[in-house]
Amino acid sequence: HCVFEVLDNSIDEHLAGCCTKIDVTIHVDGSVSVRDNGRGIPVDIHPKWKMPAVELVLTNLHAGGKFGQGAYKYSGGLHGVGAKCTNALSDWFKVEVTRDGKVYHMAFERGKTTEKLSVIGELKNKKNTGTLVTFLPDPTIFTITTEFKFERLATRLRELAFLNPGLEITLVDERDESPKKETFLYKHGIDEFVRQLGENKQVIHPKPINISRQRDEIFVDCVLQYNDSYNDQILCFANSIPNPDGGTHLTGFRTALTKAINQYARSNSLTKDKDPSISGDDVREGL
Ligand code: 0RA
Repeated sequence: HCVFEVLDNSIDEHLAGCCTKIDVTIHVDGSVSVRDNGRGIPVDIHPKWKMPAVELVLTNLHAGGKFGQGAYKYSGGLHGVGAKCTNALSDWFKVEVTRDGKVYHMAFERGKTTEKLSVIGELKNKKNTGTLVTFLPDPTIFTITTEFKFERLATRLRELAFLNPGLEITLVDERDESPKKETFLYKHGIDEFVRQLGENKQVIHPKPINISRQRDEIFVDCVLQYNDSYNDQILCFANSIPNPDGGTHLTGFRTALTKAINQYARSNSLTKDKDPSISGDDVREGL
């Protein structure tokens, strides 16, 4: 979860249209790093707190996560406080920010600043920007284990790649003698996810149905496909977080699907007025 919280900030950069690639690496010493090619956490001194923004972002809970930011889509929903939590729960935590043609560095231990912001490099290509966070979980907090599981991270990264079309996410495990590497990139997002779920089934229609709408600040993407099985398999997410117990989005979808199919059947005389309605169970069979 410590990795996921750091990752969420990088996903937010992607949602803001400013990040195309995220690299997650498990190192031999048991630490993990998350690198993105986003704008880089700002380093300017905050007028009120008299501290670099990056230090506030990673230490001060009350300074808010994303000051000065307008229409953020917020993956996850912790509004940027997640990385501070990971920092507080880490034996050590380092950040490297690339922006304005410079590479900046800061370090922390158990959430406390140990190395103030400094410039550790100058870039020839001033257009390069990004953030690299590396941390080692604190074994006095995570007393059962601090060992990262490749598959657990891979599952979430694959899911995030499906949910964020065009975003390239790689996972490297340097702990093995021959490093393991997986790349997740889905140009068509959840459409590809649904196609994959249907791969070893008899699908009723080869092309999944894609529905995308926005109302006010709410964006909805829905992809559906039927196969010849009797079961339904409906996966819900909100702000990139899975909702295995459903919610109002699922309830609303089910109601709408049943209503739409019944209306279509009636108005095309596929059912007669005296026929009973097609049930929710019926319309979800094989979905
Ligand atoms: C606050 C403001 C801006 C970017 C970020 C935070 C940011 C945070 C993280 C954490 C990991 N990667 C990140 N990338 C960006 C906007 C900066 C601007 O307007 O230039």
